[in-house]
Amino acid sequence: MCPYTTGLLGELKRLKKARNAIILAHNYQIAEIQDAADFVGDSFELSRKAAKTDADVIVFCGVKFMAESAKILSPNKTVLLPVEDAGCPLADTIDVESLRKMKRKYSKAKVVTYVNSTAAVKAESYICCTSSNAIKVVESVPAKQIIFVPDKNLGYYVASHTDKEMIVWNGYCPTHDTVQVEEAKRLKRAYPDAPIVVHPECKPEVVALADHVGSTSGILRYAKESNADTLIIGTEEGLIHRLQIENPDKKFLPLRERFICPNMKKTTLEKVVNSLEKMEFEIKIPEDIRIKAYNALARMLEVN
Ligand code: CIZ
Repeated sequence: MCPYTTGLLGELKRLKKARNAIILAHNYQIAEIQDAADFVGDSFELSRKAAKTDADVIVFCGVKFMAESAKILSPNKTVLLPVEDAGCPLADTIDVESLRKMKRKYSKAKVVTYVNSTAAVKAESYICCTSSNAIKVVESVPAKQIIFVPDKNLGYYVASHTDKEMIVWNGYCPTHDTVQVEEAKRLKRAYPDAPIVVHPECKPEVVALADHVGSTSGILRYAKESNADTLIIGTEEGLIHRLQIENPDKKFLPLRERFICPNMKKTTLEKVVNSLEKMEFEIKIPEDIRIKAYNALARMLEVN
């Protein structure tokens, strides 16, 4: 490790203690951040873990909607996002007004919102879901018609596993949606014994070729239990760092070259230190919105 990184890690340790802070790193963060974090995981799992700690400050190394989820579950803690413009193009595909318009149009439908969404959109929803529990959540909803936002690929995936009438918002993750079916077929030909494991934010044609479909936590579980020595990973390549740590004898190949979310890669060790030093950028959610968003998340937990 270079002396500069060692210095930053020392500074981070000092500030964490001084502020009684914890560092959360999403599975898509760069290796250096994952290694420095107290917890690494998916966004909702991290937010739940942080809520159970007695930390006063949560530094969420991820994108904005994730830090918002942490704030929704921990209203009395200070939640910091180290990079102010670490956003999520998928979450930004829908705003409150567009969702209200849909609710007016399909007045009998109930809204199921993927956690990959802003707090304000969650607050307009009947229930939230993650990519691992989306089918179960949709099935649990007491309505025949479901408005599903914001990810169309996850929506189509759920639609293929339920009899509910799904009205799917046209949002998508530019990082996952770009994977082409030809890339998956080429890798399958090159590594016929390697299971293809994909995130449901990939296109339906890619999902159809997969041996397993799951969230980042689901992919981690599958990889651990699999007997295969090589696996093809269809999600942001930050996850491969953790897969490799947990499975040192297995080989992981990204489903496409440069499988990268640019927003996830904005966070650096310098920015995390700076964030704790200056106590920025603080996540604030109006209390009425936070409570409504919390209720939609709590309903999901009841289903789980
Ligand atoms: O919410 C998350 O953590 C996301 C975006 C993906 C996942 O599957 O973990």
